[in-house]
Amino acid sequence: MRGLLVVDVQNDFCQGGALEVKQAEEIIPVVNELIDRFTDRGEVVVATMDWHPADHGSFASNSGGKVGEMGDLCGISQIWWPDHCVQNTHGAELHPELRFVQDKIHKGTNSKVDSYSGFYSASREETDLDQFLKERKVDTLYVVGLATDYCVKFTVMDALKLGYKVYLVADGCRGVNLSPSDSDDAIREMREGGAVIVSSRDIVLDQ
Ligand code: VGL
Ligand code: ZN
Repeated sequence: MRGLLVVDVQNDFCQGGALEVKQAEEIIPVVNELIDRFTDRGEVVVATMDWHPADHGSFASNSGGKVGEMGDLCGISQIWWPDHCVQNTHGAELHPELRFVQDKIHKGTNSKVDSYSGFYSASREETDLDQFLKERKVDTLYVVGLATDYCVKFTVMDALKLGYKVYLVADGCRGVNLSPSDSDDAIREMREGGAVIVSSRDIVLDQ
Protein backbone atom coordinates (compact mmCIF):
# COMPACT_ATOMS: atom_id res chain seq x y z
CA MET A 1 0.00 0.00 0.00
CA ARG A 2 1.20 3.51 -0.83
CA GLY A 3 1.05 6.38 1.63
CA LEU A 4 1.35 10.14 1.18
CA LEU A 5 3.12 11.74 4.14
CA VAL A 6 2.50 15.50 4.40
CA VAL A 7 5.12 16.97 6.76
CA ASP A 8 4.35 20.08 8.86
CA VAL A 9 2.43 22.23 6.32
CA GLN A 10 1.51 24.57 9.18
CA ASN A 11 0.91 28.33 9.28
CA ASP A 12 4.08 29.10 11.24
CA PHE A 13 6.22 27.64 8.43
CA CYS A 14 4.35 29.62 5.75
CA GLN A 15 4.27 33.29 4.76
CA GLY A 16 3.95 35.59 7.79
CA GLY A 17 4.54 32.70 10.20
CA ALA A 18 6.98 32.62 13.10
CA LEU A 19 9.46 30.32 11.31
CA GLU A 20 8.67 31.26 7.75
CA VAL A 21 10.06 29.02 5.00
CA LYS A 22 10.53 30.98 1.77
CA GLN A 23 8.09 30.10 -1.02
CA ALA A 24 6.36 27.56 1.21
CA GLU A 25 2.97 28.38 -0.38
CA GLU A 26 4.23 27.20 -3.77
CA ILE A 27 3.96 23.62 -2.57
CA ILE A 28 0.26 23.87 -1.64
CA PRO A 29 -1.20 23.17 -5.14
CA VAL A 30 1.32 20.34 -5.61
CA VAL A 31 0.46 18.77 -2.27
CA ASN A 32 -3.29 19.24 -2.84
CA GLU A 33 -3.14 17.45 -6.17
CA LEU A 34 -1.35 14.52 -4.55
CA ILE A 35 -3.84 14.42 -1.65
CA ASP A 36 -6.67 14.21 -4.22
CA ARG A 37 -4.95 11.44 -6.17
CA PHE A 38 -4.14 9.32 -3.16
CA THR A 39 -7.61 9.83 -1.68
CA ASP A 40 -9.35 8.98 -4.97
CA ARG A 41 -7.38 5.75 -5.20
CA GLY A 42 -8.14 4.74 -1.61
CA GLU A 43 -4.51 5.12 -0.56
CA VAL A 44 -3.31 6.43 2.78
CA VAL A 45 -2.81 10.16 3.46
CA VAL A 46 -1.39 11.32 6.80
CA ALA A 47 -0.06 14.68 8.01
CA THR A 48 2.52 15.32 10.70
CA MET A 49 2.24 18.44 12.85
CA ASP A 50 4.92 20.14 14.92
CA TRP A 51 2.99 20.54 18.18
CA HIS A 52 4.99 22.26 20.89
CA PRO A 53 3.97 23.25 24.42
CA ALA A 54 4.63 27.00 25.06
CA ASP A 55 7.58 26.09 27.31
CA HIS A 56 9.29 23.98 24.65
CA GLY A 57 13.06 23.78 25.15
CA SER A 58 13.89 24.37 21.45
CA PHE A 59 12.59 27.96 21.66
CA ALA A 60 15.31 30.59 22.05
CA SER A 61 12.90 32.41 24.38
CA ASN A 62 12.95 29.47 26.81
CA SER A 63 16.65 28.63 26.55
CA GLY A 64 18.20 32.09 26.89
CA GLY A 65 20.01 31.51 23.57
CA LYS A 66 19.73 33.46 20.32
CA VAL A 67 17.59 32.34 17.38
CA GLY A 68 19.68 30.40 14.86
CA GLU A 69 22.52 29.67 17.28
CA MET A 70 23.45 26.23 18.55
CA GLY A 71 23.05 25.08 22.12
CA ASP A 72 22.31 21.97 24.13
CA LEU A 73 18.89 20.58 25.05
CA CYS A 74 19.16 17.80 27.64
CA GLY A 75 22.54 16.65 26.32
CA ILE A 76 21.60 16.84 22.63
CA SER A 77 22.88 19.52 20.23
CA GLN A 78 20.05 21.91 19.40
CA ILE A 79 19.41 24.95 17.18
CA TRP A 80 17.38 27.65 18.96
CA TRP A 81 14.21 28.50 17.09
CA PRO A 82 11.70 31.31 17.42
CA ASP A 83 8.53 30.25 19.27
CA HIS A 84 6.55 28.28 16.68
CA CYS A 85 3.71 25.75 16.33
CA VAL A 86 2.53 26.23 19.89
CA GLN A 87 -0.31 23.78 20.58
CA ASN A 88 -3.81 25.11 19.82
CA THR A 89 -2.61 28.40 18.29
CA HIS A 90 -3.23 29.67 14.74
CA GLY A 91 0.45 29.14 13.89
CA ALA A 92 0.16 25.42 14.62
CA GLU A 93 -2.85 24.88 12.35
CA LEU A 94 -2.44 23.30 8.94
CA HIS A 95 -2.36 25.89 6.13
CA PRO A 96 -5.97 26.93 5.39
CA GLU A 97 -5.63 26.12 1.67
CA LEU A 98 -4.38 22.59 2.30
CA ARG A 99 -6.99 19.95 1.44
CA PHE A 100 -8.57 18.25 4.40
CA VAL A 101 -6.41 15.52 5.90
CA GLN A 102 -8.18 13.31 8.38
CA ASP A 103 -5.24 11.59 10.02
CA LYS A 104 -2.63 13.64 11.87
CA ILE A 105 0.38 12.69 13.93
CA HIS A 106 1.63 15.24 16.49
CA LYS A 107 5.29 15.53 17.43
CA GLY A 108 7.52 17.77 19.54
CA THR A 109 5.07 17.56 22.42
CA ASN A 110 7.72 16.87 25.08
CA SER A 111 9.22 20.22 26.22
CA LYS A 112 12.57 18.64 26.99
CA VAL A 113 13.43 17.29 23.54
CA ASP A 114 12.96 18.33 19.90
CA SER A 115 11.46 16.08 17.26
CA TYR A 116 12.19 16.90 13.64
CA SER A 117 11.33 13.37 12.55
CA GLY A 118 7.70 12.30 12.38
CA PHE A 119 8.74 8.89 13.72
CA TYR A 120 10.99 9.60 16.72
CA SER A 121 12.11 12.48 18.94
CA ALA A 122 15.82 13.30 19.15
CA SER A 123 15.95 11.03 22.23
CA ARG A 124 14.24 8.24 20.22
CA GLU A 125 10.79 8.33 21.82
CA GLU A 126 8.43 6.89 19.24
CA THR A 127 5.38 8.74 17.86
CA ASP A 128 2.30 6.87 16.59
CA LEU A 129 3.35 7.19 12.93
CA ASP A 130 5.08 3.84 12.33
CA GLN A 131 2.24 1.90 13.96
CA PHE A 132 -0.36 3.95 12.03
CA LEU A 133 1.34 3.07 8.73
CA LYS A 134 1.94 -0.60 9.60
CA GLU A 135 -1.71 -1.08 10.61
CA ARG A 136 -2.67 0.13 7.13
CA LYS A 137 -0.04 -2.04 5.42
CA VAL A 138 1.81 0.98 4.02
CA ASP A 139 5.26 -0.03 2.75
CA THR A 140 5.89 2.80 0.27
CA LEU A 141 5.92 6.46 1.27
CA TYR A 142 5.69 9.60 -0.84
CA VAL A 143 6.96 12.51 1.25
CA VAL A 144 6.16 16.22 0.78
CA GLY A 145 6.19 19.25 3.08
CA LEU A 146 8.27 21.57 5.21
CA ALA A 147 11.08 21.91 5.80
CA THR A 148 13.34 19.99 3.40
CA ASP A 149 16.44 20.50 5.55
CA TYR A 150 14.84 19.64 8.94
CA CYS A 151 11.60 17.77 9.42
CA VAL A 152 11.36 16.34 5.90
CA LYS A 153 14.97 15.11 5.98
CA PHE A 154 14.78 13.56 9.46
CA THR A 155 11.44 11.92 8.68
CA VAL A 156 12.76 10.45 5.40
CA MET A 157 15.98 9.16 7.01
CA ASP A 158 13.99 7.40 9.76
CA ALA A 159 11.49 5.99 7.24
CA LEU A 160 14.40 4.47 5.30
CA LYS A 161 15.89 2.96 8.49
CA LEU A 162 12.47 1.49 9.31
CA GLY A 163 12.44 -0.25 5.93
CA TYR A 164 9.96 1.86 3.96
CA LYS A 165 10.52 2.46 0.26
CA VAL A 166 10.71 6.27 0.13
CA TYR A 167 10.01 8.71 -2.69
CA LEU A 168 10.85 12.34 -1.93
CA VAL A 169 8.65 14.58 -4.08
CA ALA A 170 11.09 17.47 -4.55
CA ASP A 171 8.63 20.06 -5.93
CA GLY A 172 6.38 19.36 -2.94
CA CYS A 173 9.04 20.51 -0.45
CA ARG A 174 10.76 23.78 0.56
CA GLY A 175 13.61 24.35 3.01
CA VAL A 176 14.64 26.82 5.75
CA ASN A 177 18.19 27.21 4.32
CA LEU A 178 19.94 28.84 7.26
CA SER A 179 22.90 28.20 4.92
CA PRO A 180 21.97 28.57 1.23
CA SER A 181 22.92 24.99 0.27
CA ASP A 182 21.12 23.25 3.16
CA SER A 183 18.17 21.97 1.11
CA ASP A 184 20.40 20.69 -1.71
CA ASP A 185 22.63 18.99 0.87
CA ALA A 186 19.56 17.45 2.52
CA ILE A 187 18.30 16.11 -0.81
CA ARG A 188 21.71 14.57 -1.52
CA GLU A 189 21.75 12.97 1.94
CA MET A 190 18.27 11.51 1.43
CA ARG A 191 19.24 10.16 -2.00
CA GLU A 192 22.45 8.61 -0.62
CA GLY A 193 20.36 7.07 2.16
CA GLY A 194 18.17 5.31 -0.41
CA ALA A 195 15.32 7.73 -1.13
CA VAL A 196 14.27 8.15 -4.75
CA ILE A 197 13.91 11.83 -5.69
CA VAL A 198 10.91 12.39 -7.96
CA SER A 199 8.74 15.21 -9.26
CA SER A 200 4.98 15.29 -8.64
CA ARG A 201 4.56 15.09 -12.45
CA ASP A 202 6.13 11.62 -12.45
CA ILE A 203 3.59 10.40 -9.93
CA VAL A 204 0.56 12.02 -11.52
CA LEU A 205 1.46 10.83 -15.03
CA ASP A 206 2.13 7.33 -13.71
CA GLN A 207 -1.46 6.74 -12.72
C1 VGL B 1 10.85 22.30 11.83
C2 VGL B 1 12.46 23.60 12.82
C3 VGL B 1 11.85 23.47 14.05
C4 VGL B 1 10.30 21.68 10.58
C5 VGL B 1 10.22 22.15 13.05
O1 VGL B 1 9.09 21.36 10.52
O2 VGL B 1 11.10 21.49 9.63
N1 VGL B 1 11.96 23.02 11.72
N2 VGL B 1 10.73 22.74 14.15
ZN1 ZN C 1 9.57 22.73 15.96
